[in-house]
Amino acid sequence: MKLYYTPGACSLAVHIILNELHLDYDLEKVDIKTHQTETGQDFFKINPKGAVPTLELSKDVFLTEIVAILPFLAELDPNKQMIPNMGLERARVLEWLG
Ligand SMILES: N[C@@H](CCC(=O)N[C@@H](CS)C(=O)NCC(=O)O)C(=O)O
Repeated sequence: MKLYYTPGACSLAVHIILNELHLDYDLEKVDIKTHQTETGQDFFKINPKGAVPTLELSKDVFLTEIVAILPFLAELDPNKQMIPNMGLERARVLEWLG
């Protein structure tokens, strides 16, 4: 998987969780002013919203929005119990993610 990120931006939250879960990932830096990636790709072709974080799960499969990405990653390792499974506790986590 590959994280499209910008230093100092909210993509840091995803970067932290990738590390916390000891997942293998690649990084590609995005200039969110020019919407070009460090390898010269037009970032709008990757994420039409033009925003980081964008997580490439596999070829041409992208996930966006922190509130979607973080629970998705957390559930890859349910033993870590990063996010409660249900109920108000889960809702509270999603609330502060939002
Ligand atoms: N709702 C999005 C917000 C993402 C967002 O606003 N990212 C900013 C950086 S913190 C960005 O990429 N801005 C550039 C742009 O929207 O053109 C999320 O939760 O992932």
